[in-house]
Amino acid sequence: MLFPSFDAGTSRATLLSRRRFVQGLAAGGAMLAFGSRASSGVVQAPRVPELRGADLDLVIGETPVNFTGRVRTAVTVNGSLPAPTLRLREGTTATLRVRNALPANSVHGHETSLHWHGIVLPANMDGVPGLSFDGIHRGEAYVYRFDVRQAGTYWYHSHSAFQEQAGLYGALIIDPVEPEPFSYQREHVVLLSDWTDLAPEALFARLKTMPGHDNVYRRTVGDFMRDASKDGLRATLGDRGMWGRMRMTPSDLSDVNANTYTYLMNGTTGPGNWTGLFAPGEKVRLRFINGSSMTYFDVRIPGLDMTVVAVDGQYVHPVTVDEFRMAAAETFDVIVEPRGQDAYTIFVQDSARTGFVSGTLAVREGLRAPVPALDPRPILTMADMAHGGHAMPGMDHSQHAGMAMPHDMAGMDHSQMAGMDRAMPGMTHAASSTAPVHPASEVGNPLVDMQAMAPTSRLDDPGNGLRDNGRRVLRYSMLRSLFDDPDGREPGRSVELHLTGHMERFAWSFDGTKFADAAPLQLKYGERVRVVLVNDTMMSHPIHLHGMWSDVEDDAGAFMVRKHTVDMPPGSRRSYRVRADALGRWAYHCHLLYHMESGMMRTVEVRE
Ligand SMILES: [Cu+2]
Repeated sequence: MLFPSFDAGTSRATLLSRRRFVQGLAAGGAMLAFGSRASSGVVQAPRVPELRGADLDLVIGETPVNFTGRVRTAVTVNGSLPAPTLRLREGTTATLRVRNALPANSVHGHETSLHWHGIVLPANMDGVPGLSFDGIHRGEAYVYRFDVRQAGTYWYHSHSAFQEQAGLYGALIIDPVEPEPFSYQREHVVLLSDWTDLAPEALFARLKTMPGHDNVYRRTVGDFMRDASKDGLRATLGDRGMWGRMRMTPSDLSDVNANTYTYLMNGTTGPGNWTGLFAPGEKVRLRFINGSSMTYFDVRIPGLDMTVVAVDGQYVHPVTVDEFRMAAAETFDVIVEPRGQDAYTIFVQDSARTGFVSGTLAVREGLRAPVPALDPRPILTMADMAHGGHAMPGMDHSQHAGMAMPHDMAGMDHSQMAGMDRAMPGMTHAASSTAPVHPASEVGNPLVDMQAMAPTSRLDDPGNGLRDNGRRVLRYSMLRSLFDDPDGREPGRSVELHLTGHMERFAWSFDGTKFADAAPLQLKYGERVRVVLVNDTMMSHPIHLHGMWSDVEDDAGAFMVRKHTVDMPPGSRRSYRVRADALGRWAYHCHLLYHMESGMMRTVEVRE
């Protein structure tokens, strides 16, 4: 077995000889944004500290940072953003002492918490205030203690208020007991996140009052003429007409994007150029973690094949791609073999193509490779979500998913509906064969502005902005766990939930009922249940169930891949199996922070 190394010149043996290894802890505060000057004179991105061992102390407090030229206050662990990388070992018992040292006047609240994302543990160790425990109050500490029964790439973050947006996230790496099914000589964590100078509460308030703030791109007359000459005037008019009535612009792809955010790679901006070292010929394992609050990232390394070997911490059959999309909270482990060049750019653009962060893989610090331009801004067409029927020429029928239709009880008058019918002839009968049954709670609900009419799994769809881009793009359909269905039983029953929302109100919910008004979802201890999700909205939502795995099924209903966070593209219908083997109350929610906060969350209660 080959041992990964973490840093040039530091052997694993050296690391293991120390009960607790702290690296670069001093690199905090305003230094975070600009890096530090090494003796060579080369500006180095700050290293994220690493804590290893079975017994760790974490102190949550405020730290000044500067990512944009302005000093702001972040919420940090041991003074670091991102929080230190925690290195645990499968088969041990982890003890994590977390102390709340937030100042008395903190804008980030008086209570804090840490949630260990994707980790199977007792409910009172899961770290969700109000469900798992009471939270950690100012000046107090909470001792998390749990048996580590899994391995892989995970992360941890606050589950209190908006602290995750303010910097409270870090990598959680668990070394396995058994040898891994692939080899590598070196590894790097690549933790991606989105930073804003706004107070997160102020950003949330802005989303409520101006949900379209960041979507400043309006299509022009020139765009229109181009579309009309390409697709025909009738199709263009139909498509535009639909969008007008839905009060969205065709570029409405993300609620918050680079118009607000500065994207970070391991706590470093693009100009800071986080650099991971390699020696030519080495296999390098990159542990990508999307620790952002609201961002879907598309990742590629021009010139390098990436072989995906694990997803959400769990091994998959290796699949080699040029690019992959990361929903918030997902993790991807890839192996690359850099050789022939001294430097490669890790290029990470947001899915709406409003910005990017880049870093470098290089044989030494201070090198750079060319940074690609952003891809063209994708245009959301009706076909995107959407079965366009038979009268929409020029649409790519292979990408059709469920048509998201404005809900007729949600502020649409009937003259508009009539216009809709004219714009989309054939829609009704095209959808009739697979028309889903929507929950009664969606009907006449002011929090629901859309319903999917013919949702499909879209497992084979690379996603908006990634189709036919000339690169091999990872799709969920390519993901196969390296193991068989770990439970083996057919689900005894199905639970169907619809992801619902109202764009203009920035209201998000399950089945049209927001968290505050919803009863817990009850599971019986030990049962195997099929969860069916239908996305009735035009946004993507990464859905995360705490405490239990989500075993995603293929279109035939067979086990495909084990995940902790399941991406749900607009108008999609996906299912997964859950073994209710964890007693207690668990959070179940969209991992877009402001969607969760606005109500796209449920309690799942597992009882005997
Ligand atoms: Cu969401």
